[in-house]
Amino acid sequence: MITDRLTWLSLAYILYKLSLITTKNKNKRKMQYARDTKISKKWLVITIGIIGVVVTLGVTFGIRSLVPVNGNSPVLLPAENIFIKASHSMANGYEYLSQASGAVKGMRNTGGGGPHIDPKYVFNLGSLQAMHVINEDYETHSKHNFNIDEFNVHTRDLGYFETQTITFLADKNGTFEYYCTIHPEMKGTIEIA
Ligand SMILES: [Cu+2]
Repeated sequence: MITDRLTWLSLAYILYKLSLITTKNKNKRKMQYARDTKISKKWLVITIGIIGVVVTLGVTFGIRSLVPVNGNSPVLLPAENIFIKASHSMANGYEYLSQASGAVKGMRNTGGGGPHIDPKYVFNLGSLQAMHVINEDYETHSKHNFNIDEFNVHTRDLGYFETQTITFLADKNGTFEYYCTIHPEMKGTIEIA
């Protein structure tokens, strides 16, 4: 009788213990699930964050590159590309040169030939101009810059073979001077009509 009772008791005890273990496991599983969901939510938030940052950067820089230096809002016009070199020759001293080959964009009556010294440019009113300035002064390796005050065009001082592009909107009629602050003899005109 006593052994019977003991057997029952121990069986009950074992069952009780087992039930405890199962509950624990269930709770553990629940917690694990909660943790998993938390982790995947965290990754979702991080992923969305990264996408947001990338999109914002793209929009900011993409649009900013269309904003001319003399304006605040993007201009949805294709820019005309003008290449101008800063150079030096024994005959002329410091000079700007237009691109060498073919007809030169932004210049009238060019029709090919060699590069023009301190070229005169003629732009259409309301056009967007991307000035690509390059220092090709292999004779003196001096620094050069390029400026048009009326259109807020100012490059930094470019060392030998450095280049900078400045985009401005030709939104004023008239004749304006471009120049290099380091070499006053380097200057030319742009006409906007
Ligand atoms: Cu110069």
